[in-house]
Amino acid sequence: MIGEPDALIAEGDPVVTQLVERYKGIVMPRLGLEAGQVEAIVAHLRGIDAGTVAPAAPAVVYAKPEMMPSQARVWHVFLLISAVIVLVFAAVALSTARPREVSVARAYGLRKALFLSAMVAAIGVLATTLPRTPYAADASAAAAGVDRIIYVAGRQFEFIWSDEPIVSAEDVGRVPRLHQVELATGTTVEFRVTSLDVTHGFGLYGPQRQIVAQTQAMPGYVNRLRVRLDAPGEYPVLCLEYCAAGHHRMRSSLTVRRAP
Ligand SMILES: [Cu+2]
Repeated sequence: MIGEPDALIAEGDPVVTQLVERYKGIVMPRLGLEAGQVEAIVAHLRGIDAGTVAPAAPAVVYAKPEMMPSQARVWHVFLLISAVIVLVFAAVALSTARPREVSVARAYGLRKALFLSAMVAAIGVLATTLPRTPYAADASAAAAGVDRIIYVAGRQFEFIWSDEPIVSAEDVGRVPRLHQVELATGTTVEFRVTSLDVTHGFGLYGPQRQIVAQTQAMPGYVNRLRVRLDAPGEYPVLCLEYCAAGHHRMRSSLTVRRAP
């Protein structure tokens, strides 16, 4: 059950079948453990039963991290805009307390003017920003204007890193995997993120554990995420999309070292 739960379920083992029914079809995922690891777990469980091994220590509880200055700024702007909207609604609601004459023609005229100016603003914003969308046909780092490109593929339940594109499950065995990602401070890196099965989330956290950047890892798409990493330290990477029973195991990290 620890090593190959799917095989045991497929066999129709009576105890496992009962468990699957009891937990409404939520099954234990195959964790990809090797024989030695399975034996170590069994030995550990036997040790707990025999009282020779202490049960696992309780999970580490972290203090709530401080908001980053940029996150705090966004939060304050959001609060300010919300307050303005509430004030406008309150003013409009209070203005209806006393009945008064409304010129329908003038109201429609104002609506038309507002609609046209919104259209002009939207077209202007699109025309100035769309040509700058950073999707160069040339896939190199130089063409993308970044120092490094790292390909990331999510799958149940791991992140696979490589310097070469990973598009399909076959690529996983073919391309050299990066088992440790180390970058120098000040590096601008472009993560090209995809998924080999279901949708996952690529969430990059800073050394103080605030979220730094995130994008979805979607099957059939490559999402580009550009980040400049200035602070040295360990950057945890967690899956930000509940992707099945082993979701909590789906974590990785990269290290940023001070540039010499
Ligand atoms: Cu997940």
